[in-house]
Amino acid sequence: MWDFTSRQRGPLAPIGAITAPGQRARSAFVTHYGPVPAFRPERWKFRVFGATAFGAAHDLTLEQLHGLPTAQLTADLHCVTKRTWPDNNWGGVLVSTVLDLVPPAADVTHMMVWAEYGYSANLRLSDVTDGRAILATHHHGEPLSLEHGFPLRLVTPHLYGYKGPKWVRGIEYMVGDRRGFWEERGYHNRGEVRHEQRYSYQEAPDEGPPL
Ligand SMILES: Nc1nc2c(c(=O)[nH]1)N[C@H]1C(S)=C(S)[C@@H](COP(=O)(O)O)O[C@H]1N2
Ligand SMILES: [Mo]
Repeated sequence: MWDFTSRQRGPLAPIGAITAPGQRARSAFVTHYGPVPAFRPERWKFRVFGATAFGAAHDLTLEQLHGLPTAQLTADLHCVTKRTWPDNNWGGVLVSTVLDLVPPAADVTHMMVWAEYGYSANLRLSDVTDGRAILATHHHGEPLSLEHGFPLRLVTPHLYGYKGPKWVRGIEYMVGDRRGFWEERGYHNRGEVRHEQRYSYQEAPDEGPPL
């Protein structure tokens, strides 16, 4: 499993210590823009679209998603506003599993993860492969609560929380990069925690499309 360098346990870093730069541990929090969307099972589907290898979009029902191989990932959740929610165990389906099931075209470099109400986050393909990103259905073994993203949310612990949409409804494969919701509004296009990539003014010219 990926080595989450923002989380270190050992003689010098007792359990509970937050070693991500600039972050402070807090108890569980809920934060998002806008209201919590209602879950409408009869209308819910997960769509993989954009530059797929076979040129067609692919829809999955929640049952089909639940039938995919599962994985778990334990990590801190770092909000870019400097609060950290420590030690979360997420269960669900790795993004790699979806990439295997619906392969992207050879020239795909990024994905946009889309959620209810048009919330979105753009991610490099290399930031969501090799077990670094999970489409979570469970938290500490229980189904997600509505406020934490039921029925599906993305978690990418090495990136700030805004890179992990709650209430995810689809993935768009992209040839080249485009900014998501917060990435268009002043937050860093990549958002890597250990480098404190918080704001778009910190971006190097090759780290994001022009604003
Ligand atoms: N759909 C949606 N997902 C979202 C957000 C949002 O505004 N809308 N905010 C993100 C941010 S900034 C953070 S820090 C985390 C917070 O997750 P939590 O509420 O489960 O603690 O959700 C992320 N996912
Ligand atoms: Mo956040």
